[in-house]
Amino acid sequence: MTNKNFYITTPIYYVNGAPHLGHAYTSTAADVLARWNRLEGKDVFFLTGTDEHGQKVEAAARLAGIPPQEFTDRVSADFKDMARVMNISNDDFIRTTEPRHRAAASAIWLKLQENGFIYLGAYEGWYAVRDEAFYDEDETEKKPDGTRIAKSSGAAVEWVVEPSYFFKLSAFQDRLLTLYEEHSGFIAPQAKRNEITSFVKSGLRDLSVSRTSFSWGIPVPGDEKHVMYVWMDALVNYLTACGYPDLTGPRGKFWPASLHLVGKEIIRFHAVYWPAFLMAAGLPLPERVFSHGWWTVEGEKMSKSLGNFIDVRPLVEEFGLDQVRYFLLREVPFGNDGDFSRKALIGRINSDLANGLGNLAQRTLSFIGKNAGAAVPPKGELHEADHVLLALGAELLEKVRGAMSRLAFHEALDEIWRLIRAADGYIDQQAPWSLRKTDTDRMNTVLYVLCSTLRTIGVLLQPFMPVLMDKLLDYLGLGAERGLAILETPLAVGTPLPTPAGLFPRIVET
Ligand code: ME8
Repeated sequence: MTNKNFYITTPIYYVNGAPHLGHAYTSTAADVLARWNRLEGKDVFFLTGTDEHGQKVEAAARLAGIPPQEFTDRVSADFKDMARVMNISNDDFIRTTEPRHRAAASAIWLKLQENGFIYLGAYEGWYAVRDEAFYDEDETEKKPDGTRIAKSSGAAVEWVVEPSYFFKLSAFQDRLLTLYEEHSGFIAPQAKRNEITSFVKSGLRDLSVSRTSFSWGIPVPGDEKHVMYVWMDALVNYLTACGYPDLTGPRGKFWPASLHLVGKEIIRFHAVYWPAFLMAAGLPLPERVFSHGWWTVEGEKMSKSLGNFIDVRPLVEEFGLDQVRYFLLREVPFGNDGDFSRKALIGRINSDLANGLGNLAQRTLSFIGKNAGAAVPPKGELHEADHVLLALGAELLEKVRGAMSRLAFHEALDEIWRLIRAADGYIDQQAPWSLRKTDTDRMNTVLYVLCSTLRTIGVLLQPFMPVLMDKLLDYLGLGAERGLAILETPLAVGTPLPTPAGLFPRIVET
């Protein structure tokens, strides 16, 4: 990547229900990437927010017995709170009910109309309110009780007949296929690229982009009986935040986005409809859309009927923020589905964090505090074992960088843990506690090598565990400069070190 700007987005979440583990997952993954790119010295713009219009949200407000605006204000605030609790470093939080968004959505509509890609017709077909999606008949199936559902999601569909504006999606089939072919990284992972390619190859119908049977939406400019289809409204949020229709302002430079991070169920909207809208408006396309997998909870799908939605906030309270963030990104290869269980969370915390990194840091730092003058120890002549460990550390940055560019968070962490295990082996083998009595110069060199290794680990782990790695770097006596570039400079010998405290308490299962 040569571009200095890095613009990353999460989906904007529907405010029909409270935030849960799935939302926290996407936001945390995006946060790790935003923080990583800041460490790389990039100019980062990180956007998240809430999707507040449409039939589903309107129905939820009605059920709650509150006017939709008041309802969305309340739920959107809850999503903001979740982002705060998860330490999400978003630069902006967009709400689709904001005037700036209404202006952007209306502007793009007019642009599409002016360019000849919108026409008035009538929609007759299946619609799933839960998915806010139109389905062809062959994408649905009849259940034994006579009701019909969307095959892909299981959401109930209803037959809709209403006047509607259409977007000429069919005109973009070839251009989309060319995009996927020429820009092979546009859709990731690869399996999704194949799925979307064959969907587009099978033929695209024009897309209904307005509704008339309810009113909770952005009015269609010039024909206010219609509200814009919620996906047309929602996707535009990524442009709104850059200042659209005026992209000459301070945020304008961030368009096109570097990465839209989404769950696998909404890849079609992002990899088919969205680039088609942008092409129709004559705007540049995002560089990449990456879709990740879905979490189940203790083996079950999260659902209203099971009442098993996990709110991450009590988990953070119980197990610690960085512990939960680490677990989410370590447990499941990014892109795959995964299962959340308390047992797995506790297992990871105890084995990787308390016994792994925490123990290594505590052993080294408290030993220096007690036996090496509570300062970065002087380095003497290096032995073979020192060179081996330092070389592993020096190679790590490139490995982690490679994994991060592929969004392979688990691989990045795995590489870092390889170094942690090597450092553990090194400390056992070098036994500084014995050297204390026989050779303090050698002891100091060993401790220096360990501090240097811990610094590499701490710096690289900052995006994943920002609070605790900040602490670790404090314990190592680092100044304010904590970007990746710091790894090129040797540790300053003699820097006084504060008394360390344990970073990761062991969880005792009750
Ligand atoms: O789709 N596992 O909003 P949404 C992993 N408003 N991720 C999950 C998840 C799970 N079980 N459940 C939800 C919408 N997510 C639209 C988006 S964007 C222009 C509009 C995450 O509230 C995942 O990122 O249904 C998924 O794509 C998103 O939440 C869906 O959130």
